[in-house]
Amino acid sequence: MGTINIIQGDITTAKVDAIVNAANPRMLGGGGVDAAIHRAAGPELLSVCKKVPAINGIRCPFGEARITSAGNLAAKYVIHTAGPIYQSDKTPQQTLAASYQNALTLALDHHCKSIAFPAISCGIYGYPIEEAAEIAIDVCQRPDYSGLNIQFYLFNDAIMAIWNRELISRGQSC
Ligand code: AR6
Repeated sequence: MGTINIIQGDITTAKVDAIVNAANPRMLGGGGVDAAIHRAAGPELLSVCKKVPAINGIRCPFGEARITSAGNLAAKYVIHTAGPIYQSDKTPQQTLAASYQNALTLALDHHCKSIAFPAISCGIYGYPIEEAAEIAIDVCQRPDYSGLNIQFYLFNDAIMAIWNRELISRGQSC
């Protein structure tokens, strides 16, 4: 099994090969962690995002992921994924699992050894935290990703506690 660590703090400080951004389908920035990542990466990140092919303004449909360079961040890559909007997605569980899975697959395709995730969809997109933790850890523990060091950067005590509980209940200490 790969390593999964839970860290309280700002994901833009992560020393990993790839930082995952909880983006939206347009991929041109937004609020929350998306804003923090664009702020820390500088304007180069927005310019590489603009180069990602778009159909009707959509660069990254819900549940998919796209990879770009990372501007001024210490990471080599930013992997952008649009998690589900909990209230409007018909199958939010599948969409959230797909976001994690597609981000992890892109990281492996680009020979990454380490990746940092925020709690995708758990802010503005309104996903219930316990259910999100279960899906996130379930996908990250799949044998396909055992070569990766996976770090969850979580912003507040409540989310940390829920993620820790989920990880411990699955037999991994954090
Ligand atoms: N480091 C780690 N986690 C953070 C940081 C940070 N610097 N900043 C916020 N979080 P959200 P979503 C946490 O709303 O729900 C954007 O506008 C935050 O506390 O950033 O997927 C996008 O453009 C929460 O727990 O992402 C989309 O439109 C988690 O990151 C939309 O929001 C995710 O919250 C995506 O919504």
